[in-house]
Formats: sequence, C-alpha cells, structure tokens
Amino acid sequence: MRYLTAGESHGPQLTAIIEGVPANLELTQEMIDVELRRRQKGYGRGRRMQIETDAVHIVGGVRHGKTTGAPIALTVENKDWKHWQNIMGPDPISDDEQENMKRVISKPRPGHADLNGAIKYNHRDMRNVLERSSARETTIRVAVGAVAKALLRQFGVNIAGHVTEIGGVEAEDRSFETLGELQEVTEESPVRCYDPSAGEKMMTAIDQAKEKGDSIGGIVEVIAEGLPIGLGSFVHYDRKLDAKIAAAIISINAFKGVEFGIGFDAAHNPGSEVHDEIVWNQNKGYYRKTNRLGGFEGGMTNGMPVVVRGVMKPIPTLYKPLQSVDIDSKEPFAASIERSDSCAVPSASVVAEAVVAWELAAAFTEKFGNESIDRMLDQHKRYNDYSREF
Ligand code: EPS
Repeated sequence: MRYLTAGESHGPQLTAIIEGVPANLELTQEMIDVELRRRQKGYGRGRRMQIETDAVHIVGGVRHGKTTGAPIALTVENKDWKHWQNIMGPDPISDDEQENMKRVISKPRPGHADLNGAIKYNHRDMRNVLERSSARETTIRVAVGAVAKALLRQFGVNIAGHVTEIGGVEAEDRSFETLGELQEVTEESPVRCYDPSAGEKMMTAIDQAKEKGDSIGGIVEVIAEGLPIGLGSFVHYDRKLDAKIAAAIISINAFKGVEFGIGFDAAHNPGSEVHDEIVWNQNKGYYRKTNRLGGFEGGMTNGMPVVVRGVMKPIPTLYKPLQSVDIDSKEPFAASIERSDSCAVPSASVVAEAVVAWELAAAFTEKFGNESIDRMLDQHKRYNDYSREF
C-alpha cells in the first residue's frame, strides 16, 4: 500500500490518494470523520480549530460502503480558505498585486521549515514553505490512517494513541488493565491522558504557557494489540517494520525522537532485565512473560502489543519573540506573531495512532495479500493456526 497527500494549510483542500487497499473492505465517510473529530479536539489548540470542522469526501475507490480495489481518493476542505482565496489562489497575479500582497513572509521562525525551505526552493515569500510544512497536513494523514484502521479492525487489531507527558507533567497512573479501558478514559480527557490528576496539571501547564506567549511539547504513546508474529522482516534494512514505524513517527510535524517498549532505558539495564522470556501454551501459542521490547525483535512483530512513544517539541510559532533575521533587510528582528496553538500534543497522539496504523496495515497487506479482504482473512487465519502450533 502507498499514499500521497497534497494541499496547503490555507488552500482549498487537502487531498490523498491511497493505493493497494484490498477490495470489499467496509469503508464509510463516517468511519473517517470520527477520527478527524478526535484529532480536532485536544486542549491547547488555537482559534483555527474553531474555524474548521473537518469532514472527508470519498471521491474514488469506494462504492456503496465498500472498497473496490481501485485507488481511494479522499479530500478534506479547509473552511479557512474563504479568507485566503486571494493570497493562496492558483491563478497568476500581476506585479502590482504581488507588490501589495499581504502576508508575504520574509521573517523565518526559528524551529520551522521556513528558512531552510526558502533557500532550498528559492522562495523569497516563505509562505510557499510554511503553507505545506504546516501541521494542517496531518488532517489528511489521519483520514488515511482511518482507512488503515478499518482494515486492521477486520483482523481484530486494536490501536490506541494517548498522551503520557506534557510540558514536564508526567502521567503517573498507567495502571489500565485493557486497551479498551485506556481508550474509554483517554477519549474523555481533554489532553488524552489516562491519569486524571496529571491531566489537570497538564491543562494548567498549557494555560500558563499560553499566558506567557510560549508553547509546550510532550510525549505520546501508541499501543497496538492483536498482531501476528512476523510482520516486517529481518532480512533487509528497509523491511524492518520497527524502522518504518520510527520513520513514520518522526515524520509527524515537530517530532524529535522515538522509542519502543522500555526504549532508552535499555541502555541502563542488564540484558536479563531487557529481554522478554518466551513461553507457550495451547491456547495462545508463543508469547512473552513481559513486553519490555515493545513488540519487536529483529525488525518483526513478536505477537506482543507494539508499544511506541514519540516526543514532540513545543510548537515553534510563538507570541514570545525569538531572535531571527529578515531575509530582505538582513536586519535582526525579535518578534514574529502568527496565530498558532500553545500545545498540540493531544492531537498529535491521534496523528501518531494514524501513522502507526498505516504502517501496520501496509505490513498486513504485504504478508497476507491485498486483492480482496476475504482472501486476506483466510490467509491470516491459516498463518495464525500454523504459528500457534509451530
Ligand atoms: C499550524 C498553525 C495553526 C494550526 C495548524 C497548524 O494554523 P493557522 O496558521 O491557520 O492558525 O491551527 O493546525 C491546523 C490547521 C490543523 O488542522 O491541525 C502550523 O503552523 O503548523
């Protein structure tokens, strides 16, 4: 499976084309909209989220609620476009108009793609960079992830994204018994945190950052369960599924690091406290006593839940000035005011869930075929029976 996205933050719409989704998979616009609403909800977002009410149009590859096997095309309109038509329209404009064009950006924001992208693509107006590098693009990736989740659901895979830290406030209570319980609680939390008292403190931290004109980051975790042994492969670097998932997490705007299971703690612990002992029983087949490695060994799933965390830096668009240089005057400046969010970590946990779902779904189609969902299910069942008895 593969997909591409197109569209700018203040352009008319975001678009995705997805190829390789099997035929006869149940897929409706509502199944995608549910995910778009989850992404829009988090505490700490700016005014833009009050303008948008994201909803998908499926414009290819689905008929009467089921995929046909043809490429799936999705669009999500930007409601804000109506305020930006002159600034962001595709038609040529005269030199005069260019001269009077409002919102030309010549002041790069530290931490953004602005300056590097402008130099790379030769743009004197850095709007040409920021419009596409904006995290608005994650909207359509969540829509794509919703298609992946629809596929995974057929195989009994459940996947949950939640927040474990914001602005230095860590979730302490992580004692959920099942993924269902985690989902139930986090869906009701404005910061998507399982621990309600940490959640309150996170909201206070967001309010304080906002007051100061600053922004804060955090850590999100994605857990996926119900996976077979052997998705991905050890045979080549570009077939290691944990590597693909790590890349997918880092590809989310503002993400700077990723770890699986105990992650960086593996550096401090002896091997006997890092590796997961193997057991077998008739019912479950092979499984592990612990899941410190977060569901991966040798680039392949080991049948335990995949547990992956990503760290998001604070959003770099600040009301509080950071020093930079105007590319026209070459003068230093220390003020860049753009509408933005003080914290987008809760939303990012939904995006992380979507990109992990995509990589897992792609690995499923690689392993079990991708022409029709029925044949995939058949292959999957046979493989699971075989691996249990192996
Ligand atoms: C973003 C800046 C803000 C965010 C936006 C990402 O948008 P605007 O510049 O219109 O105020 O709200 O996020 C979204 C629109 C979204 O859907 O998540 C940025 O600079 O990355």
